[in-house]
Amino acid sequence: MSTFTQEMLDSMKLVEATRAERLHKELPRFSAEEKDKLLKEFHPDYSAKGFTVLSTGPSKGSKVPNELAVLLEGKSRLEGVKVDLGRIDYETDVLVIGGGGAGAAAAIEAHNGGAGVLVVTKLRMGEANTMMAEGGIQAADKANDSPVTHYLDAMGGGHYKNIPDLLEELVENGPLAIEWLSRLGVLFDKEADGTMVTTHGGGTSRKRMHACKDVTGAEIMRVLRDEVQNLGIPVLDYAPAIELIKDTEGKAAGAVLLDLDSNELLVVRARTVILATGGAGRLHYQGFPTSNHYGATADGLVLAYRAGARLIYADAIQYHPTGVAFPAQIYGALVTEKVRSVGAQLVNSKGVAFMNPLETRDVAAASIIRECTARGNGVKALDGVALWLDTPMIDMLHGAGTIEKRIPGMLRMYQKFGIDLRKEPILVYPTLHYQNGGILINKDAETEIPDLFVAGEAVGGIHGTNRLMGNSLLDIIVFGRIAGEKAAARAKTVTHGALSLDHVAAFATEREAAGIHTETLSPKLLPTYTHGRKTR
Ligand code: MEZ
Repeated sequence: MSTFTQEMLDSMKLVEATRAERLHKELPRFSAEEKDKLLKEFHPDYSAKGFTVLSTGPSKGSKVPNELAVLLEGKSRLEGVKVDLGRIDYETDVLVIGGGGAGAAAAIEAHNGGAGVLVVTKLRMGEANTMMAEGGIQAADKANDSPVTHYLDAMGGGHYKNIPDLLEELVENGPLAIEWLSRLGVLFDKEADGTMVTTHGGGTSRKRMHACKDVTGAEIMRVLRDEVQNLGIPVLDYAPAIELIKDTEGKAAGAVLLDLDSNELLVVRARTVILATGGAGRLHYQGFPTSNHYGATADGLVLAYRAGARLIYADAIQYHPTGVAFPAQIYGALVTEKVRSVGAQLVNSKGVAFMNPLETRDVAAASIIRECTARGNGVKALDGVALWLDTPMIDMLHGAGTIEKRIPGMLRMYQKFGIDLRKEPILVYPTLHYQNGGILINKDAETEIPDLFVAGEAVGGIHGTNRLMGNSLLDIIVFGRIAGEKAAARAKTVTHGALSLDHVAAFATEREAAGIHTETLSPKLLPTYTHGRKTR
């Protein structure tokens, strides 16, 4: 059970006192100028201390988070190790690295395209950020909406930095993605007449968020994992890729895996490779807690970078505005944006609703940080400060039972710790949620390395420098399917030279020449927790 402090209880009274007056009040949006200023002054992406400029590799000269730079310019786990590339442990047409939503979608479509597929995953199939996604998946499939409108919303949210071809592919395929998932068995929320229930997310001009209550990612992953199993696609658990294998012509041709049970190296030869290794939350950039799953350590970025693929917007990180700030047992966990979509306001320690709750995520996070720091309007919570998310408003606005029906996962999560969000507001602060940037691909999901495809959170460019809610569950499906289809088709015609790991030695030579002498092994694979919440 958690106990609110006296300061929290006093501040909660102020929130309650202003609730009736705030209930039907439309809160103004920030102007473009206000947003720019807010981001520059308070968003962690603008912190000079949080970033390093890369001195080596294909994106040399680019700025990336310090914790990621150490890994990108780190030491391969194969440096000084003799790997016998003549001893092939597994051979397949398409190798899918990663067992989350993007990897599963890619594996299904590669299989449907007639290819032999092998999925390898660091933990177990489904232990991924997809599973943790709560609020919904965007798709413009209502009569008042269109992919063009979806495109404009995402471009605006992404600061017009989104790669146009990739974004076009995303939004055009949105309605198809919902149909595909529905056919496979995903149980989206529907009205009595069968129409999909859709809501707004931050930065959307139409209600296009399709959801399965507030456990949308878990429901999607349940269905995709079943489908992979039903199709008989082999999955190798606890076998992370630690290096890509190329051929002597520079094409992707497999991977070296580390069997986490036996500690043995395994060699996989493949005709094409799909990286779907997900995000980086467990690197805890700038000391932030995270909403991410245990294995989110940017492995795919390291592998692809060392093999010669460029990164894009790797300095653009998403801090979800509403991470749990109290109680300690769920510190950093996600409080879905849907809580705000269905009516909860962000309220400061004095009971003042200081912003429109559906600003885009980067702006909302910066505004919360400003309120808590520069303006001194936060509530002390654990080791930091936090603000209220006024959840009782939801049932007051839409009728008793709305919270139970629309966000039952949130209700249960807090009930476990003695907090009833139907009756009392909750304390939130930004949590590290998503990497907006990643590996550069084209609209066929292929990187600059021939026969290397990428899908899911490891990709950069689709969302510009700030993703809108629900566009990630969409991109794992859209680009997962594209990667699977294209990789399977390529596997039918590709020919390879001899297998090679020369790029690993070449990267080490370049790194040493740049004056970086490091013993940090990468990819990191698993976070190292020392005390509390941080990782080294
Ligand atoms: O797209 C997301 O990140 C998402 C749906 C998160 C959430 O707030 O639920």
